[in-house]
Formats: sequence, structure tokens, C-alpha cells
Amino acid sequence: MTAPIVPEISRRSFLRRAALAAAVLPAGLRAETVTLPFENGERELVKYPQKRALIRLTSRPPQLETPFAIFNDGAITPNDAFFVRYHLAGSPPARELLTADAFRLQVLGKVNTPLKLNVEELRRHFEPIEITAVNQCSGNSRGFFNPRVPGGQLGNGAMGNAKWKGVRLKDVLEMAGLLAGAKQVLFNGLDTPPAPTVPDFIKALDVEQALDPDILLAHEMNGEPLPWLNGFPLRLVVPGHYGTYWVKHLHEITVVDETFKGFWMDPAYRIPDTECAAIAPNTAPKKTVPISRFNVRSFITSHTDGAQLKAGVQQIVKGIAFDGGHGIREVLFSSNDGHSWREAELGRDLGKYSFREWTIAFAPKTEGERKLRVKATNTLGQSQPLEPLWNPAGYMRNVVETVTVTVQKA
Ligand SMILES: Nc1nc2c(c(=O)[nH]1)N[C@H]1C(S)=C(S)[C@@H](COP(=O)(O)O)O[C@H]1N2
Ligand SMILES: [Mo]
Repeated sequence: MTAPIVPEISRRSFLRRAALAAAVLPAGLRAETVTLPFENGERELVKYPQKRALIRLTSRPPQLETPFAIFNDGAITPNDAFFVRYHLAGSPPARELLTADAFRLQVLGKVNTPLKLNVEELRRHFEPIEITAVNQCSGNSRGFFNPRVPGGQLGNGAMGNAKWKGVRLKDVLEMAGLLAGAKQVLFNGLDTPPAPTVPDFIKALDVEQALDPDILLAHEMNGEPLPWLNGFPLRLVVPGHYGTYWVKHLHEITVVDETFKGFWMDPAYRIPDTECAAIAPNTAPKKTVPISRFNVRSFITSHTDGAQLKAGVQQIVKGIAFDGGHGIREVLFSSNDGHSWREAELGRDLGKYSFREWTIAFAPKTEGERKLRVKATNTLGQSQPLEPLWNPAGYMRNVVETVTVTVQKA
């Protein structure tokens, strides 16, 4: 059976942008809320099309965060729980622009043969590839920055791990044929700026990087067509790299012979050109470079702050770790705020770009407050800092996380 091109949801609900505005509860019902653990962390839990109730950061455009508890359910983040990030107020693009009839991907610019393909043609003409990869927003966890920084005050839920299926960008670029002098490849989605003064969301990769065989033009996520809010019908998947490059509703690939200077490459989405992208708090970087690969992160998912444990009773502590595509080599767990560490057992390896689950048994002996910490190392030997690093955009947080639990008398 071939997967349907149009998601299995009421088409009518997509017909007007108002469908999104309607993603609020009926009058009279109080929205459920959650409080993220930082100042002004109160958020509504709201259901959008094809999504379960997610943590809403903004409604125009929709920006939704995954409730953290979902990461304890398994290494793959379900489509209906996957976070949503848009920049332009009118996003997502209207559903009519995305139908099989309307949608075409164009490849233009410094190429031998410009291409114009629908999703079915892409599927038919190119080898299918599936890669499990984490998508994470550069600003994931920004709300924890101290000193605080402007930008969406996100908790830890602007990330997710999925099986992305599509075709290699490389194969498509090779069919078009890059001309001599080709320097960068630009990616544009169907969302358009609400006013001429707002720059369109366009991202660029250097040609050498764009030819990486792991970069996909993906039309499926976890075996289903992409959800509308995650880029239906086609998105770029740049494994190991921050979500900003994963252009959704991708309809235009343009090869250029210069370094693209669009707003979303410069000044946006840049990091200090320093070790670990860090600078002294409340200072400005001397030089910046485009953000690129994830650093190493790990999380405890089985226990949250305030959890009550019983002395002498064995617990299984569980979580996830990931990095920018080199693979996780080791996860260390501490039950005494980092004074000593034990090696956790790694779960199934779903590939070097995926979340890697880990578990460890832990039987607290003494009563009182305990700080649980987790620290991962990748196959290059890169790890996580014990103290948080700082940069002015609030990107790339990867401090060794701490969960504070209380141990009670058994
Ligand atoms: N068309 C389009 N694609 C986009 C964006 C956008 O604003 N428009 N935002 C990017 C950013 S910054 C992130 S973090 C990812 C988030 O992917 P998701 O919404 O599927 O979780 O989408 C990227 N692709
Ligand atoms: Mo992002």
C-alpha cells in the first residue's frame, strides 16, 4: 500500500487560515496550562490539527513545544507530539498550496537542467532513503539562560527524534547538474512574509555540504506523510544540524555562485566564533559564524524535579542522549551531584543521528535531597559542560542536566 499524499484529516479544516485560529478550546472551557521552570513560564496546552495538546509558545505563527514527559515513552517522538517552529506570522502556508495538484519542487540557478517535480515524481525517480535523526531548534532550552536572553523562552521540548524518509538532496542536485562556480544552495519554503519589509525564510548550505549523502528531501516522518505543521509535503532534513536548516514546505532550491547574505543566515542564526560558541555573559561576540551542528546533550526522562523516592528501593533511571552525528559513546550518571559517576547502559543504536536511550539502576540509601545528573560523551570524545555556557541568542544549551529528587524513609 502506498502512503496517501494528503494527510488523513478533514480537508475542510484546512481550508481557511481560521482553522488554526480555532485551535483554542470552546468558550467556557479553561485551557489546561503548564508552568515551565523559569520566570514567565506559564503556557497553555493547545491542540492543533494532527497534534495532541502541546505547549504553546506563540499562536501567530504557531510555535509548539513537546511536553517533556513524552521523551520517556521511547526513542522516537510521535508525529502528533513533535514540536513546531515557524518564523513568519502567516505560517504555515495554506493547505491548498500543498496539495499534490498544486505543489512542485523547483531546482534552479547555476544548474545545467532546471528541474520541476511533484512529490510523486521525486519518489519515482530517486532511490528511497530513511534516516533516524533528531531535529532540535537552536533555541531549545533558551528559557533556562541566565542572564536571560531575548527570543522564544523555550523549555527542553523544542527537539524530537523521527524516522525521515525521502530522497537524497545530492541525487537531485546531480540530476540537475551543478555548473562550475556553484558555491551555495538556497532553500525556500512556501511560507511567505506577511509584509514586504519582513525577510523571507531562506536558508543556505555550502555546495560541499549540500552534497552530503545524508541530507534528505523528506516526504515521510515515522512512516506517515509529514504532518502539515512539520512541513507537508516536503522538507529538508539536515541530520546532526540545528532545525533552522530543515526548511519545511520546501519548494525552491536555488544554486548560486556567491555566499548568500539573507537575514536568516546573517545576522540571524549565528553563534560566536569561539570555543563552544560561548562568550562572557552580557558581552557581544567579536566575530560570528552560522550555527551548524548540535553539541552533545543528555537528559533524564524517568524522573522529574520533586520526585519522591524510597530509601533502599531500587529505581531504574532512564533517559536519552544525542549529538551532532558522531554517535554517543558513553553516558555517565551521578546520584550525588557529580561527585562520582557510574556508566549507564546504552539502549538500541538507531543510528548516529538518533536519540540513544540509556538506563541505570539506582537504589538510594540515605534519606534527603539528591541531585541526579547525566553526562554523555560522543565518539569524538566531546562531552557536556558542568556549568552552563552563555551566548547572546540563547543557542546550543548543553549543560549537564540536574534533576533534584527527595529520598524518604522506606
Ligand atoms: N518553511 C519554514 N521552514 C522552517 C522554519 C520556518 O519558519 N519556515 N523554521 C525552521 C526552524 S528554526 C526549525 S527549529 C525547524 C523546526 O521544525 P519543526 O517545526 O518540524 O519541528 O523548522 C525549520 N524550518
Ligand atoms: Mo529553530
